[in-house]
Formats: sequence, structure tokens, C-alpha cells
Amino acid sequence: MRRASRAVALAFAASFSGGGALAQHCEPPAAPDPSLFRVTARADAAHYESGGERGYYEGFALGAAFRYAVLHARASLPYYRLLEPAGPANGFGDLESKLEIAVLDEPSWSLGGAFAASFPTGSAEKRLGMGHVMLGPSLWLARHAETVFASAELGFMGALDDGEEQAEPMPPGHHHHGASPNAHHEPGGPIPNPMNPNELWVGANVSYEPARVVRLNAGGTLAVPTSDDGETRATLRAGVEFPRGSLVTGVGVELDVLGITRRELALASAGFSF
Ligand SMILES: [Cu+2]
Repeated sequence: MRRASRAVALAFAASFSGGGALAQHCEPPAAPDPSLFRVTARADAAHYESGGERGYYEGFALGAAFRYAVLHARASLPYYRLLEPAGPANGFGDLESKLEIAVLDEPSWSLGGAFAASFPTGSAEKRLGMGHVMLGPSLWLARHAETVFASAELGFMGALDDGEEQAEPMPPGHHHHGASPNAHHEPGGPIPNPMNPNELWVGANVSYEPARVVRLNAGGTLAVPTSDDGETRATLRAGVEFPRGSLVTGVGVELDVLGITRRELALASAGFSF
């Protein structure tokens, strides 16, 4: 528990936030884009360390978002190339989706709820996905000012069928040790988006637009497991985006500072609104 409280302090201290073009797990709302539809592409390159093994992966994700009145829905599907010590693995990751609903939408404030879901389109055995559906509700709060947008969110994420399929034996000769394909919190779990089977998370994002064509983003997420079989994890994000009409391009970094799988990730993104 001491470790968890230290993590909370760290994440709060470091949570200046930002609105990535394509949010991953547990990221609070990004600066709203007034257009109805948005398509995004994101490329990732990451080094990771998980359970004593080091490796590298590349990812490419396509996403779509729809915003109308108080609703904001988004979904994205990644494709990964994972280079583990034992060899490469290619394939889709888990499909992620989120629906945000603003309950109060004032010019300078908004707040509401959200519901996130991820679907096991990624292979858990190749460590590209979690092997089960994850669901979770959350509450968020955003502050909009002329050049600054800030948001914070508190939520829960849980595995729908955790525990039912964990008895599956690993294939003979499989190089992942110490965990079932479904135990995503242990070494052997998914590498691209590590998380706990059940966790309470808090995230914050801040965007600052010093000029119309530049947006600086920073943020962080801290997640604490709600069952014994997990580990506190924290991710910090920073990036810069270049809005130009309906096209927004950007680059950024993400760093896992706590957790069983650590990553140092660089990303490039592009989003087009219409
Ligand atoms: Cu999971």
C-alpha cells in the first residue's frame, strides 16, 4: 500500500495533460473538436521490459470518432509487430471503444460520464491482446479556456470473464513463462497496452495552444488494482500537435513509470475531421 500511495503522489505531481489524437486505455477527454466525424491514424514504436524480458514493438492504429451534441463516441483498432527475444509476432491488438456523455456542458466547464469497452481482437497468446472483454464506467470533468483545455477522469475497468479461462495450459514449448495467456497483469500478459484485470484509474490531460497552429499536450494515468492479482501502474504522456484546418498531425512520447510492463514509446499521429 505504501507503494500505491507513492504512486498516487507521483502521478498527481506529473499529471499535466494532453489530448492525444488517438487515446489508449484510460485517457480522459481530449480538447473537443467541433466537427461531427474524425478519422485518426497513429504509429507507435516502443521498447519494453516485461518480467525480465526486453523487446521492441511497432504499432499502427486506425480510429474513428463521432461527436454530436453531448455525445462523443470513438473506437480504434491497432495492428502490432512485436519483436520478442524469442522471435517476432504480428497481428491485431484489442479493439478499444469509448462513449463519453456530457451531463453539463457550459462554455468554460463540462462534466459527464463515460463507458469504455475493449474487445479481444488481439491474440493473448502472442501477447498482443488480453483475451477477454474489458468494461468500465468513469466520470470526467473538463475545463475549457481560451488557450488551455484540462480534463480529469476517474474510472473503473474490469475483465468481463476474468478467471474462467485462466486454466488454459500454455502450448508446449511456449516461451512465456509464469502466466496463463489470460493473466494480463503478470509477465505473459499483453505488451502493447498493459493493465490489471480489475483496476481503479485516475487520469488527467492538459492542452495548451500558444498559437493557433501548435498545441502542447501532457498527461498521466495512474491505475491501482482492486484485486490482489495486480500491480499499480502509471503512464506519463507528452506531445505536440499541429492543427492545420481539418488536419491535425502530432508526435509524442509515453512512458510507463510504474507497473509490471514498462514501455518507452514514441508516436506519430494524424487526424482528419469532416
Ligand atoms: Cu484485461
